[in-house]
Amino acid sequence: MINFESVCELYGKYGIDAKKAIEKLNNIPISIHCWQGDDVNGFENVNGELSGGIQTTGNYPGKARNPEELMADFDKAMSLIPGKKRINLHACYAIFEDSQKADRDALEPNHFAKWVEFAKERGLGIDFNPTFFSHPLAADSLTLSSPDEEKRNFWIRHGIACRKIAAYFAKELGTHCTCNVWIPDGYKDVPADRVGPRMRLKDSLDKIFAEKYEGVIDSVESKVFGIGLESYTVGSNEFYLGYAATHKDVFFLLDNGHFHPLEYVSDKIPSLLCYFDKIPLHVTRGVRWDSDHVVSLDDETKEIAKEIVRNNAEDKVLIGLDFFDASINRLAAWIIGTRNMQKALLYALLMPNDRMKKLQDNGEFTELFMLSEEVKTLPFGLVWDEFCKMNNMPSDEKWYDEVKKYEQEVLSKR
Ligand code: RNT
Ligand code: ZN
Repeated sequence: MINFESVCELYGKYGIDAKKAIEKLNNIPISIHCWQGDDVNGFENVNGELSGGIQTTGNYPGKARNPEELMADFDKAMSLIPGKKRINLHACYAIFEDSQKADRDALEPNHFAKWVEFAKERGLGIDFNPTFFSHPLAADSLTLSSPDEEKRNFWIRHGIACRKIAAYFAKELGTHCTCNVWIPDGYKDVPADRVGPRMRLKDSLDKIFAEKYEGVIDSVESKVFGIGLESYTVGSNEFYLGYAATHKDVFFLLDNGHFHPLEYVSDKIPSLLCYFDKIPLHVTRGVRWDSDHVVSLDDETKEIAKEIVRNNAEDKVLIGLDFFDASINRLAAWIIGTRNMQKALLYALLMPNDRMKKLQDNGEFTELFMLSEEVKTLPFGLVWDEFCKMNNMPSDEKWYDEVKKYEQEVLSKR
């Protein structure tokens, strides 16, 4: 059995402090999305249709059907994820007492009081998202860019209501709340007017962001296309990057499923770091398209983590997850995806980053290549084990036994 001290010695030879690495990792929050637990269903209309050009595929049994189940599942999953966690909610996860049902444009902080209670008890921060889909007024996938002024105003009111709720989360929990606007708006076929919808979106955003709310980090999320909306996306990359660049307190959220396959978010992070002091992320795994597979410990996830860690941008890059796989156990999806993001960060923290930068600047590319390949076979897994041990969590596949037990005892009975 190799002990952690000898692992530290091995890393020490490369000038890497493995103990420091796990301490750092322990303080990097990952915002875990509630919507993996119920296939982006929400509580308004259980088993309703997911709209907006996004899709979960699969029908693994046992998805959460109400707040109690979702919270219990989330708790179980969190008990098997080490490190610092936050929870990311969508507006369609409002919890109503029977008498106070409200439409999206009339949502209020008290509709999220149960979530605040939940977060307080567990020491979690909350991040938030208005829900501009799965609603009758979004049936045509036109919300903030709709030519129908009444509809557009409804969605503007929703955006404003959500920012107020985000401010409530920030105040109650004493930590920021990222409030991210993603809309599905687009057209299936080649549009006759590409500017009009964008000018309307711009106007809607100006109205939504008109007031400043304490503790809220506002962001806008672009994408390439949605299902049934293949020809045109109103909220394109250029549109939102331009918007964020010209609006002081609005940031640009990068979802790594939302770009062409040869564009890399790992290269976009260091570009945006030159201009923005916050970069919210949605880390996902697109397979051939924006498929939202569970995050894997793959090259791009590691590369994203490197850009966060070696630029000391842990406070600037706000890491959130965004995947929804309904074909496998949903708790396992949460656990695997989140632990993979943490593994990627740890991997990046265990690289001789300063030495590598110097080699690049000195033009010593042979040594740089040699070193980057050598460190790949250092016993990274043993440092991960230590990190899990420090958090009293199983480091190996033993966590899966717990999930299987929960599946037998709880999920299979739903
Ligand atoms: C959709 C966006 C968006 C959603 C969530 C549910 O393509 O990625 O972030 O996945 O808001
Ligand atoms: Zn996203």
